[in-house]
Amino acid sequence: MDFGAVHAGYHGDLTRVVSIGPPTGRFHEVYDLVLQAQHRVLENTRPGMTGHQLDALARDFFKERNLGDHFRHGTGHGVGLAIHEPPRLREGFDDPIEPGMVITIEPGLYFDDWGGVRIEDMVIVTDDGIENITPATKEIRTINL
Ligand SMILES: [Mn+2]
Repeated sequence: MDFGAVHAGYHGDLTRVVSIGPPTGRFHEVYDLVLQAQHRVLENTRPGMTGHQLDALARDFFKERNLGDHFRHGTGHGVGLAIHEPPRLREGFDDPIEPGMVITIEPGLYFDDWGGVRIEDMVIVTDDGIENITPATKEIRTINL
């Protein structure tokens, strides 16, 4: 579920995943991989890195596990007066991130015959890393219909 909000002209962006019914083994497996990829980006983001480099933190993680074809979008984007702003965290984008920028970090995996998982946080770039401003839990929630 991908949520948004606008306050005083500034946007918010948040994605969490729920399981309809009890989560299967495959659900746990895919969810844990996406969560690991997101942690890899969250822990290694530093000012001065380019959108391409940040994207590679997640993309290489999936490629190393032969899942590169299932990561079909960018790793994140700037957020502000528009919901999607530069810098883009995508292959080929060489703009560096700077302290004070607000960006999303949102790796995901999608399978045609199954579904997908994406986990998205908004973070502020700081002098030595990031401050995560998304307090929503990442525990798997279940909806029973
Ligand atoms: Mn987003």
